[in-house]
Amino acid sequence: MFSTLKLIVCCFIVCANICRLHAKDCSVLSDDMKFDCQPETDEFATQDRCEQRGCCWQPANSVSENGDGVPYCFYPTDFATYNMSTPEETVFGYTATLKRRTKGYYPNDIMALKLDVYLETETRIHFKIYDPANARYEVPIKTPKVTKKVNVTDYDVKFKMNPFAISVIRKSNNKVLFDTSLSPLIFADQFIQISSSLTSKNIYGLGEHQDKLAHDVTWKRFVFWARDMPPDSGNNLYGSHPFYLNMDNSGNAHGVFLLNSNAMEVMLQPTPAVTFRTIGGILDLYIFLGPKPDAVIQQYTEVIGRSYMPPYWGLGFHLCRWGYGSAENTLNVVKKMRAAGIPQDTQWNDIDYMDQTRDWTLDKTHFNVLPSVPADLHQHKQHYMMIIDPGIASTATNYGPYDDGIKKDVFVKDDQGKPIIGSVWPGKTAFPDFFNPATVKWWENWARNFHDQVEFDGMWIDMNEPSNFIDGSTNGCPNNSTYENPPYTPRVTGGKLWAKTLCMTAKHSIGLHYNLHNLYGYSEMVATHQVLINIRNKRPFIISRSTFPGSGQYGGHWLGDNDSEWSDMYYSITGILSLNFFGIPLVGADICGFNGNSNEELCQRWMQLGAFYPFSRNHNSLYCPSYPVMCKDQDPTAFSTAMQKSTANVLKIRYALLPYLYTLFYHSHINGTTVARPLFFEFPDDPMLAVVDKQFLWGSALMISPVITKGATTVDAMIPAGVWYDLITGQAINQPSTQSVRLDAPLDKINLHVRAGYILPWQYANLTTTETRMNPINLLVALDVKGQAAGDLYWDDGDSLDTVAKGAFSIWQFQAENQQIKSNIIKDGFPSSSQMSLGEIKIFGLKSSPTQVSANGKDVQFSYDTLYKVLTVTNLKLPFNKFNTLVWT
Ligand SMILES: *[C@@H]1O[C@H](CO)[C@@H](O)[C@H](O)[C@H]1NC(C)=O
Ligand SMILES: *[C@@H]1O[C@H](CO)[C@@H](O)[C@H](O)[C@H]1NC(C)=O
Ligand SMILES: *[C@@H]1O[C@H](CO)[C@@H](O)[C@H](O)[C@H]1NC(C)=O
Ligand SMILES: *[C@@H]1O[C@H](CO)[C@@H](O)[C@H](O)[C@H]1NC(C)=O
Ligand SMILES: *[C@@H]1O[C@H](CO)[C@@H](O)[C@H](O)[C@H]1NC(C)=O
Ligand SMILES: *[C@@H]1O[C@H](CO)[C@@H](O)[C@H](O)[C@H]1NC(C)=O
Ligand SMILES: CC(=O)N[C@H]1CO[C@H](CO)[C@@H](O)[C@@H]1O
Repeated sequence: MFSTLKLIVCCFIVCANICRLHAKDCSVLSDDMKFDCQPETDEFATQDRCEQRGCCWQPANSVSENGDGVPYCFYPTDFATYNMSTPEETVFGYTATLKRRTKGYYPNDIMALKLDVYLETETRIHFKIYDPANARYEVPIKTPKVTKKVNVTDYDVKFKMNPFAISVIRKSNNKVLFDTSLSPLIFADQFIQISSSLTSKNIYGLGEHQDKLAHDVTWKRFVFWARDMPPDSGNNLYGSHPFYLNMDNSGNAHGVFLLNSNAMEVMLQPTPAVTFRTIGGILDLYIFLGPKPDAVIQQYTEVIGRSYMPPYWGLGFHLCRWGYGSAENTLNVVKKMRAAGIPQDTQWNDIDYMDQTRDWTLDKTHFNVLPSVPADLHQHKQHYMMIIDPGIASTATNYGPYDDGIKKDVFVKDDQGKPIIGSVWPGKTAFPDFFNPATVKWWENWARNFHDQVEFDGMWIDMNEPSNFIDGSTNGCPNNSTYENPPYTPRVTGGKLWAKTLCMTAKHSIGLHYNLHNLYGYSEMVATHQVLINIRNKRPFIISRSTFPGSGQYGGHWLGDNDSEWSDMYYSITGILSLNFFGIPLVGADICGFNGNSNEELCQRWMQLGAFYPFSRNHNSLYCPSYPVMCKDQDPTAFSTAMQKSTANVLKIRYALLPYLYTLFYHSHINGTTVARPLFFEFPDDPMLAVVDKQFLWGSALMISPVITKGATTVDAMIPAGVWYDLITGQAINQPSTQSVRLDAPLDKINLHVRAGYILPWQYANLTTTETRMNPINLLVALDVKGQAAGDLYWDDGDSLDTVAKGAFSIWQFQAENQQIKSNIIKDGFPSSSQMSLGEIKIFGLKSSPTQVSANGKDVQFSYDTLYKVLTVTNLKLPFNKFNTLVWT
């Protein structure tokens, strides 16, 4: 009896397997459920090739803008993939073996894989799928090593065994956050793919790309491959951040991070679903449970590393252009800025200061007196920075950095073991291998040598994708390598992996460029961060073009070479918010636009927006539209007095609010919260705000609603439910529910609103942060309907190393309720805290004039604005540490 049954079952299995070869199950329910089995270009995709893969072919006719649409070729529901062994419980979670029996369509399938599931924290689950027999490349960045699982989790994990699938469920509402059962897992040596469902179409992140903040899920392809490319939608750009945030329709957010640095694609489709497709490494996936969007970012940065504390001066205004032409002209712009009374902390130079664009040199004709520029700036409590590129001129005679580099063996090698030579600004160049400790020493030596002449305060590291003006090298790339020409190439700009960069077979001390390409900029940031510390013994300031998860620990980023166009001004907002998701809060775009001539209106509006970039720099290109026509100046002094005045005002507002911004950087450093954030971060359950990306917030409390359209003198701002006060006048907008409000925005005004319930520390502004920091601290108190508000202030000397670790800082917490404001010092480590004073307190939303106001029990003078209901108490002149209460009756 039993054996007959066994025999029947056995026959059935054999038959099913044979039959599968002939009839596959192509009966997917809808187009949305089709997962692309032929992601290659259209020229490649044919019915024959599709069916050879064991996939289904059904022509469809919807094609989206980027050329992807409903796939013609898709996986049958019974496509052969991995089966799973019974998962075993371990001290860290679960482990299991995944096995497939037949080879797939990409070469070198790994037939037996291991799955390890780590229950790392209450809100973080991590799983790895890898080859247990042969170690594969894994990304060399530090992540938490968890060896014991937590007992309590916000998630359940479930497995399907035949075929294998894993799903992660949020316990509180039973929502499936991640589910890989929709499409088969593929794991070949150079083609790895896993898909998952999404909880909704609200998906954010996936950088670095130029797009709206909330991505469209109608068949979108995002390519992750560092590339020197002016931002344009559809292109892979300077950095790679394979992280997304997905928010369900009731406002619960989760995040997913694939820790993988190989060339990659992420596909979005309307299912809604996501597919990660990479051509190397392993599947190393993290899922963060949130549920608040900002908590997702905190959980993510706990894995990749928290952002660093920038020096305070780095939050001031920066000015740069390519093509000042001389040291004198560079300094003249600074002098004009001072004369016009426009705040500026840092002056920069682009590559024109160098001798024949060679690193660590000066153009002796035009920049001979460059050393006097930082000297003058320092005298005026300002700072100096210049650009440095990784490409080291390799054919110059008596060029120390190259000769010494050869001696110390610091350069990336070609497949034959000789320094790989590309072409960048100085002509032929070699490329430092920043993964090699000898390179870091060499880098420090030349940086120090230059710093002895030109006392720079920070470094702008550009071209570090790495960018190469020729493809691969001066010798091309080996044509017989599966790294140069992998079985599948993600749809990178330029069509091949080595387009405008190094060969994939190039060798770093720790591995192949094929694996490490996306980490080149990251490795330069790590090296440069240490070098700046060693040279200056102060907080480093680095702005890098190429970034990777974790870069925020070492510096900041600017959004690259975009145009002086209104549309690019809009995209700068989404770029800045996305980089905050990626743990790089120190971010800005080139104010007034880089390529092309700016104009007064655009530049005035862009200065208003840029005053609220966490990193605020106006930067301009050399030739517009082309050689030899120089781009018109676009620093504020190049425009009318009215424009200059408006710019000075908005920068003074920035400078005034820096104590608040700096405190946000501290929160980011400690807890990983975002500095600039979209409205939906604060109001996740308000569906009206899920896609708002033309406004943003600093922290929880300050809303910025810029004009980003030509000719506009009003702005239609989406104002979340609640009370919001105009930052300058205190006029309240009381919103019973979220709606769009048309706000006046004459040319010299940007709309700034303070959210009821918050207290912001600020100072009157001077023309540098150093001077501004000497002024008393003031408090802006925005009462909510219950008459309450809260806030805090982090303060330290703003420039020395490790103030947080050493405890050399102070923190005050402020609280308003029951007609009084209290200040508590909860940490008093800043050595000069006793020299700080309280200047004035302004209270927004006080229904009627008080008759008496006292500070620390003593009556004080006050004024009350009956129109906007603002109480102002000036001239308090109290030591900040001694202030405890302000009471009004
Ligand atoms: C996976 O399991 C299913 C169901 O038990 C079976 O039909 C199939 O042959 C197995 N495949 C492999 C590759 O072991
Ligand atoms: C988890 O549970 C185990 C066994 O009940 C216990 O020994 C351990 O201390 C718990 N760990 C934590 C972090 O609570
Ligand atoms: C590969 O390169 C070598 C040397 O440059 C050349 O001789 C050979 O023809 C090339 N092979 C192919 C397939 O292009
Ligand atoms: C490719 O060709 C080069 C030069 O002939 C040779 O040194 C190398 O070993 C070859 N590589 C492969 C993978 O065949
Ligand atoms: C960090 O988060 C914890 C827990 O929410 C909170 O108590 C603490 O105040 C936060 N600290 C900072 C500096 O943001
Ligand atoms: C800085 O600004 C304050 C407040 O406006 C002013 O009193 C002070 O004189 C200014 N300091 C300098 C050095 O200009
Ligand atoms: C120089 C350049 O390519 N700029 C791009 C910047 O982004 C816009 C979209 O906003 C593109 O259209 C431009 O081509």
